[in-house]
Amino acid sequence: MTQTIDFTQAKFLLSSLERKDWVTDSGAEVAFVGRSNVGKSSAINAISNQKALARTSKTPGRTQLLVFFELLEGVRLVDLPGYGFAKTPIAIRNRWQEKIIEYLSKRESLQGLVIPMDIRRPFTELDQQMMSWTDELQLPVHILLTKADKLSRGKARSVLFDVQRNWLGAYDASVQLFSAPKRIGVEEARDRLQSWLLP
Ligand SMILES: Nc1nc2c(ncn2[C@@H]2O[C@H](COP(=O)(O)OP(=O)(O)O)[C@@H](O)[C@H]2O)c(=O)[nH]1
Ligand SMILES: [Mg+2]
Repeated sequence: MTQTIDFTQAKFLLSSLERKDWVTDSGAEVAFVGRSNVGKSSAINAISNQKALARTSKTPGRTQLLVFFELLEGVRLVDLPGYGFAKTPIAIRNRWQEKIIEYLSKRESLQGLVIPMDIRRPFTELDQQMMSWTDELQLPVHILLTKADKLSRGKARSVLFDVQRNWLGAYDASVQLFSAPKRIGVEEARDRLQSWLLP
């Protein structure tokens, strides 16, 4: 029988930009990647039910490292550097991009990607770019429409349906509503992670 993951047991392992420092590439891993400030770290904290596991910030563009968290031995979540923060110097931005691509294309334990998008502005150009990379790399994607608490329930559902109908196309992707402070969609996100990490 498959073990049920207790996400509240998530522990920080290490953070680094350089591949030589990354956690040994065995077992199973799911990475979170998205535009800066969309609520990626807040989502990891809500899913793990820990206030400050992944640091959150009101200042966008702060997380510049890959951060590895362990759920069980050999089962991990990874917080990737955020993309698309306009004030980041180009040289640094290119370096992040290089590392993200290196990670996505070479990481054998990677089972799928969670892409949080602000529900008020989903599928920015960079999100679309990320979606097309994941398609090339044949990585399944789960989209969290974050900050769902900022819209009425009706409006949030209509964005959800719009994304399902008009944006997923031929991608191997699923989508859900999410709110860290209201804890909307936490169980749904855990179920998706469980199905990828310990099917
Ligand atoms: N209202 C609301 N604010 C959120 C939510 N998720 C994150 N935030 C806020 O958005 C800002 C950026 O969040 P953070 O998790 O650091 O984003 P990251 O850069 O994608 O990791 C912070 O001020 C958070 O408190 C959410 O679901 N609802
Ligand atoms: Mg963050």
